[in-house]
Amino acid sequence: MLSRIDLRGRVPSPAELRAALPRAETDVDVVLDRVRPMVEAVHHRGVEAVMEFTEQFDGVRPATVRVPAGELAKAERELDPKVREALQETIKRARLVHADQRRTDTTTQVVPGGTVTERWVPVQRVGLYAPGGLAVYPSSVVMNVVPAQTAGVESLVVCSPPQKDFGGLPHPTVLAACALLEVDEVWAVGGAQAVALLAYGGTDTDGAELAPVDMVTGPGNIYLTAAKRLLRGLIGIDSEAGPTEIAILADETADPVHVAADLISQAEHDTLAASVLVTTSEELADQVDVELRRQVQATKHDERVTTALSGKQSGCVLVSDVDTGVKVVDAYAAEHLEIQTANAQEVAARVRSAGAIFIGAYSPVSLGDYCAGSNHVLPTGGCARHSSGLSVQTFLKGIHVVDYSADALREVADKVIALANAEDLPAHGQAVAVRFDLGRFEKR
Ligand code: HSO
Ligand code: ZN
Repeated sequence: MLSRIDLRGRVPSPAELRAALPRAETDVDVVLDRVRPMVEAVHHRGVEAVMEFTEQFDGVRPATVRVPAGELAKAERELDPKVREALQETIKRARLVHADQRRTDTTTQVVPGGTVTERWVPVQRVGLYAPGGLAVYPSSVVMNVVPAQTAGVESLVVCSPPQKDFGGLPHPTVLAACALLEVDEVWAVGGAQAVALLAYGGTDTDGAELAPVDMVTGPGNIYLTAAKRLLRGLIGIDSEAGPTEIAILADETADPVHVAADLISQAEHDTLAASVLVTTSEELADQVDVELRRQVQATKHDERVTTALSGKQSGCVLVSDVDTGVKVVDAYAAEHLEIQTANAQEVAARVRSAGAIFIGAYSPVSLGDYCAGSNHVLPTGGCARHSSGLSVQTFLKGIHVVDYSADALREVADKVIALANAEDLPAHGQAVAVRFDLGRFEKR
């Protein structure tokens, strides 16, 4: 079922590995030309343009972009009690973990009378996106909102695409999740037009102001990602999200039933989702294939899963030993990495690149998707080599606050002047000299 890449007996370089490993090709560049005029239309014509795109792409025209408060309360009232309880547990666990991520300001005394403080300040207003598409994502509302709230973001708006079947409102479970999190500003808008409206703001159909945000986070389709790329700078963004990925590093101790179930779980998201098994055991690889066939035919979204598993972004990599396996998963830098080997904790500690790591037989990715307490908005497409998932840190800015006394500045004045002159920026030096009468404003 999974195509095989046999690396046994070889230890390819990271560059060779990157080229050899399966990966989805989602080329955001290709849609940039289509998205650019959309972004411009929203910039110039605001909500009028948003409504046109919404009608075109979502097949529905909401009365207002902003979801009326009554609809949030109603969705919460009508929420299935079991789902309410589960969402509350998710929120509780996520809050527990994210509360521990809060940064404290640090002040360093560089010299007597000279300090630098790093002050952590939350982004003022953020837009958080919960996608629609093939599934419904109230859990993503939690994963965006909890770190933002924990960071102390003052003003936040959740966007989610309007649904034809729900009278142009976002999905009721998404609205209920917002209500449970005490988010009172929700906009019914999706895709590229959502990012553009968040970035530029606008006036709603009823005359109410939709205030622009400073930052947009959350996963979405390729059009939304393209809009994020185009608007980055005007707004801050989290890392660009591509199709979801799971890599499993397993040896002969892994249970093929678990491994297959976990590979299928993420393949369920999207036909472009990537499920990659890296194993030292050919026998396990064979057993996983058998299990995949058995479990796929019993799963609800079997067609989507089959397409994802047989796509060129998925596969099974055979390696000679766990050490090489670690090199392979590091080069792949998966969004989600499961370690199902002997001494899994010790192996996991050696991994340098992954969005999130799941250790052992009882920490499947779907636990992390919902109820581990960890965040599920994670870097994809190899971005875990340089980026992290959403956290409290995402929503904080570190401001360096410099506070030097006259004596402390005087003590280092000649060094500042020397460096300024070395860079041929003498006015920099003068700005110090003038305070101590160390030189005059004269052309040299
Ligand atoms: N696995 C997805 C998150 C998700 N799964 C939401 C289920 N719902 C990307 O990390
Ligand atoms: Zn998932």
